Amino acid sequence: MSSSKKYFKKFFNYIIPLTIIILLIILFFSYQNTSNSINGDEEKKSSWNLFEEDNSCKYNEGDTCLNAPSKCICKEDQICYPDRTKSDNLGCYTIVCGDGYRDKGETSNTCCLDAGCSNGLVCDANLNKCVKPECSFDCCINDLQYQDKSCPQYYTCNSLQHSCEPDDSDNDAFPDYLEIETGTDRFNSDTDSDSVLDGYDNHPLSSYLPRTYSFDWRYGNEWLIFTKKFQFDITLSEDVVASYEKMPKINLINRDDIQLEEVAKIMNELANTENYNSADKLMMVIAFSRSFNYDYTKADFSGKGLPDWANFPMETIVKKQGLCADSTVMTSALLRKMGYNAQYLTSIECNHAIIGISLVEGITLDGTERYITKDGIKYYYLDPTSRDYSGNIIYSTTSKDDFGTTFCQSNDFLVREI
Ligand SMILES: [Ca+2]
Ligand SMILES: [Ca+2]
Ligand SMILES: [Ca+2]
Ligand SMILES: [Ca+2]
Repeated sequence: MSSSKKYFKKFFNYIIPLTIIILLIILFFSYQNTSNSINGDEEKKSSWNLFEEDNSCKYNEGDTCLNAPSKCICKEDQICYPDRTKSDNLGCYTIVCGDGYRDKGETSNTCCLDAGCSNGLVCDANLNKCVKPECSFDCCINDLQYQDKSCPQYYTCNSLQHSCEPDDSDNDAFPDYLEIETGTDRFNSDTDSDSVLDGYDNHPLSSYLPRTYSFDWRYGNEWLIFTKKFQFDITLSEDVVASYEKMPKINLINRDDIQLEEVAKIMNELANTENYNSADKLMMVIAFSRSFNYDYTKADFSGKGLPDWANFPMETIVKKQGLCADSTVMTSALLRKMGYNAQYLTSIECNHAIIGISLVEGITLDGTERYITKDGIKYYYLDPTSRDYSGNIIYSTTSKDDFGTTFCQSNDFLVREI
């Protein structure tokens, strides 16, 4: 065999197959690389899209608006509420009217479907608006029992509130149905005639446990030893005394009060016995009021407004203590029942109450007094709590010093009707 033939044979036997194998290997790896490269691009694109969808939240797995609030910020119309159905993967929930939840910003005006309605209105689901309910038979739609029929006996339908409300024929704060249960007269506001309305009477069928209350105080001279000691007793039923805690604190000064009228009568009689003029009689009553103690249990009245915390006049008398407002309510009511023209004056600036009294026979003035004018009448300042607010003076004389004396420096007292 020639050397060229040997060479060709070697070429076909080894070189070509080897070349083919090498080419196949190159092709294989080249395919592998291409395949990897395509997958890698897809992964990269996927995570890039995630950030693109929510630029504000570069979160890790498990992050939500609740546990990673700095990373995952909900959009403006969303709230963070991961537990709620239909919250997105960050836990943000897009507020929707009509989803059954009352969310931020949803009111009866903007979304009654979720926020509901008030004042007896109902939500019209089609209009998403609060409308008056349609009453097929009567208007007591809030009383589920009586939706389609009249209110029961001794109740009347309140068409504004859409509810059945108990009747109170004699307006004594005791509903008719309770009067019938209790045996009181539903057409007589004070069944046992003890001056306490049935609704405020602990024993509305009988006057209960009369108690005697005694009072003494001094008045008449600058010198204590020359003062006159005054004394009287009154008897009140326990029901009367208990009613002061139960009645609404309204019309404190001008209310009908037979017990206070009795005290006024006693005061007039005591002054007449001494032949007092109107000024001395007035100051005798002021001395009576000044003999009471300051009620430290009521001193913290912050947050409460008159007349919610004020006593009824007889309540102050029975307790023999009160705040300046209580003494002022009591004396202005008592003096009015005795024929004086007295006003309740109050100053927000110095947080004090005093009476204003129009002049009567026996009071002399020197022009330094302080007063307030109402309807052309001058009401002179007179402090029924104490003469100098130190609280130690238990008597007084008819002295011009009393008129205009109050620890308040300001002249900002105003007349109030309570
Ligand atoms: Ca009644
Ligand atoms: Ca009654
Ligand atoms: Ca009664
Ligand atoms: Ca009674």
